[in-house]
Amino acid sequence: MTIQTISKGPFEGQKPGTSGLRKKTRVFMEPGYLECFVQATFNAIGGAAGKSFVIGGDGRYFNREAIQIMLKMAAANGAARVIVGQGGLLSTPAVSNLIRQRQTDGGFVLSASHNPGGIDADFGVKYNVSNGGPAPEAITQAMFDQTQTIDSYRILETADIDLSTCGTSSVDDMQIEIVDPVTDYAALMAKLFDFDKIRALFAGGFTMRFDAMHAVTGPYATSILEGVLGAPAGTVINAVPSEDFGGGHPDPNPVWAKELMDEMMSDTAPDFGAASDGDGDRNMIVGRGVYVTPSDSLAVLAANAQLAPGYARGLAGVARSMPTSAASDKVAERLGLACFETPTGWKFFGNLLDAGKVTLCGEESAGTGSDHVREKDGLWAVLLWLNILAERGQSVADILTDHWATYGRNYYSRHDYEAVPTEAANALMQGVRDRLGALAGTTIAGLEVTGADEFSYHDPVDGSVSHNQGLRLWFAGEGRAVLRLSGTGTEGATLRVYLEQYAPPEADHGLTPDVALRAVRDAVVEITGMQAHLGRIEPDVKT
Ligand code: VG1
Ligand code: CO
Repeated sequence: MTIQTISKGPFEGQKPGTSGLRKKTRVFMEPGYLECFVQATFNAIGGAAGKSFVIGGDGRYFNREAIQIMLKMAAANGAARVIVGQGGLLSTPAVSNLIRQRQTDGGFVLSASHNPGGIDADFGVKYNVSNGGPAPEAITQAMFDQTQTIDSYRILETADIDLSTCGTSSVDDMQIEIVDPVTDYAALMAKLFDFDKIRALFAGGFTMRFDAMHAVTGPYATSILEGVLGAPAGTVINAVPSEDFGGGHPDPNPVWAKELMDEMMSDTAPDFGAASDGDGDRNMIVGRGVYVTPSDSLAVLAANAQLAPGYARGLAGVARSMPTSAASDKVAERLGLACFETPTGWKFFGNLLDAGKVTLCGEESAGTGSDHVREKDGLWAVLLWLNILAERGQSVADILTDHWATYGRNYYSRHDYEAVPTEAANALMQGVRDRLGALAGTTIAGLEVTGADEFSYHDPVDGSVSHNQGLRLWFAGEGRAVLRLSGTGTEGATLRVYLEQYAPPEADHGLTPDVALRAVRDAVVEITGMQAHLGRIEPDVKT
């Protein structure tokens, strides 16, 4: 075993963001960079000696090389056992499941999620703890603290480990088990959903397109949808994971999944469309001719989950991230379910799930999940939709129309301003922050501001408090806007502006989001002084 001494240099002060540590691939490839993050993680959890881990990634450029480094480091740090996905592949929810099923101490997901892949694109590492969920803030803080003092890492000098065949081997005193990435995950899905019903749906001619976006869900979706559930071959497209995701962003939204969107809006659209992201934890749902916003999807799933066997006993409660629309709150209110609002990032759902306070969770960024794992889960959401469609025998459009007639519609859109100079983004945020106390009661761009604050989260389970989780503005007539800076970007700052307007059950639900949200948006443009700070008011991406 070798102890490599390093100069702290480039690594000092790196802190995991919303979802692990995310950087340009070339940064991760700098000698000692990945190594320091991994060593800092081991140090932060009290060492790796005698412990067990799961390791897998979304197959992006540098995935396999990174896994080799991590295996050699785990061995040098005295780990007892590591479970690795065959070929180095595991989706984020599959890692979460394996950590729980095999009761390991933790696991690593190698992914920058929806960010593009390649030597000139992005790479990332997420560390999950023994409940299967993302490291909570206390641990990410400890990892950060370690990076302040780290001056060496441990690595075994040995030949590369063969990841291509399933089975168990050992390196030094550490056992390495290569597992099929899909098997355990597919078994979990079969327990939650009525596979016979879904099989019958497909057998009856129901058509679907699943866009795996050249990312990790390809093998999962092919095996479960086409293999187990009998959907025709070709149902899953872009099904082979590639190192650069076919040159696109593996981000399941109408912009990046345009191929799927175009098909779903055409005359020859299948009944149902879906897509997932790089690491398989997000989902996009589309019906024939109709896009379902992630916030609406969470609400529809909450209202109908009982139709699936895994949720037949009902839900304990529903949690959503703060910027996610209040559509799921409307469902919770009517059904008498507990309802929670957390900061952005899945790690904040972990305590609520562990304590049995909620069953379903969701984020506006296309993440939905339940207490079956401790991550958001793209394919799970798709299967729950399929189970609901099979039970209700209605189209996606009819289900949405019914839903809005019952609960009202929360028009919603997120506007992203990417690669903004960090100072400009900070100045814009600070400008609003400084005025928070003075905004309520004023009328801006013709709209009355009824409240404004900066969101702090008080965890009801462990009492911890997380400050600075986004600026909130409320408007007369149940309108809302949220402003926050992304914690997953790798270039400058990304400003996210979340717009929402409620329309009660009896209102018109046929407006386009742009029209329904115009008043709120105009008010935000004025309140933020966006033109002055950013030199533009048009976002790069609207989802
Ligand atoms: C984004 C999303 C957030 C999500 C996070 C990780 O974070 O907004 O909802 O949890 O990505 O998703 P941010 O800080 O850029 O807004 V992924 O699929 O990494 O695991
Ligand atoms: Co993801």
